[in-house]
Amino acid sequence: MANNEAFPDIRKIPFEGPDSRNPLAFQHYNPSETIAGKSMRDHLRFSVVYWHSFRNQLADPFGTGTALRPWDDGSDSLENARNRARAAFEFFDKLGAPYYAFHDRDVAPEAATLAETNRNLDEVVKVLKEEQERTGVRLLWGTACLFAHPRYVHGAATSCNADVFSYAAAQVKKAIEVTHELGGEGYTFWGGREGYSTLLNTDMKRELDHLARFLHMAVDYKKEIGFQGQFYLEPKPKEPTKHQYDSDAAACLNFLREHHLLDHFKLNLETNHATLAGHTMQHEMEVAVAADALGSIDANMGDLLLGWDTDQFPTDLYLTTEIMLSLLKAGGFTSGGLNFDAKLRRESFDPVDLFYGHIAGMDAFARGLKIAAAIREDGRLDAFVRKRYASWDNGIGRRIELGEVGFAELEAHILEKGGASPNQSGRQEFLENLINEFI
Ligand code: XLS
Ligand code: NI
Ligand code: NI
Repeated sequence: MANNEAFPDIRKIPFEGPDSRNPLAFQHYNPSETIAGKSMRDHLRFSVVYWHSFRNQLADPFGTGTALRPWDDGSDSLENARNRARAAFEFFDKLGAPYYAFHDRDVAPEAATLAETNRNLDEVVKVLKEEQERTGVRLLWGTACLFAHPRYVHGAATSCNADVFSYAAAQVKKAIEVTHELGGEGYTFWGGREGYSTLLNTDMKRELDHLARFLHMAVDYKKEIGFQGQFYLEPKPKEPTKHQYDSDAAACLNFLREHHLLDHFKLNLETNHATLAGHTMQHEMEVAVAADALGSIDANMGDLLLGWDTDQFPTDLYLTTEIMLSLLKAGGFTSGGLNFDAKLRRESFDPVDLFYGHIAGMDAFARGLKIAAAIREDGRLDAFVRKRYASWDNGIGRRIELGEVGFAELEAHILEKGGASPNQSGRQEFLENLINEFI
């Protein structure tokens, strides 16, 4: 495709090292370099999202899109969808991203009937398959868009309209089928409109039961067709609805546990959703890791001064370091990856900005990985935390953890000691400076 390339002036992005001044090269992401026993490629498992990078025109609530995308004629034709798919794979390949992710409606146009829409999807899936084979780029996860079409105005799996629930089920059935066909390693459920705008018209208990029923049907269907990929639930507290049921990691875990779905799902955590929920990303990571439910990460970040899901490319080294510290502690990804659910600023409208955004995110995570690995290798942070809990390693602490004692024994313990042993400083500032030593 040499003379009809989408990015004719850009060659494969090389690794050139920290001294490089080439903006179209990696300074830190060196896929084959081994860090803590594994290649950077295998630690980070980068993925590009189709929706932000190939469908988002960069509009905002006050103005139309600005993105310049010469390969896209802006039409809803199948031909345009096929061309776009080829441009997308040229991008994944030149960037060196091993994975991508998409919603059904990102890749192929919706038609008047479900049957026709499914035929459109099948046509484009042929191209995706060809391109996967040509480039070796793989599908991290697929998903269905159950939030853009007006039929989902009241939600999909939590709609008050049983036919809309059925339509959503049909759509997810097909989306799981094509994800399976493309060898996808996972499938994500993000409840874009599974929530409410006012409780005045909402039967919350009934909606939540419907959502659980929907997910159980998905699990059944997955088994029926032999799809081995991991199912993910993606928390987000609000936007587009005022309150979304999958509001944060803890709420998702509680929901999954209550409805006997926990064995079938892991979480897909997104940085900007964590901050919208009033948490840090590391908090969400630790909640998921503690429940053995960390699945995948939608890598982005928000803006301190803007209160919505700005989905910016993650460039903050403290953030990437914290994420990689938790990820390394948890033993790394299995099916998941670092999926750039990130979009360019409206002001960054050139095609080449797609490269700059992803290179920035990939280098920031490569540095986060190196820094986190060095902190773990150094051992002082870990030793500090272990020492902080030393009173639990033997004596009364050990006996509490083993369940050997109750309130009466603990009362006797304190009466005998004459009081509790003194507390030690938490040393937050000392530890923050320790982290800075590595950044
Ligand atoms: C939106 C979500 C969405 C999911 C996929 O905020 O992050 O992009 O990742 O539907
Ligand atoms: Ni996301
Ligand atoms: Ni988001």
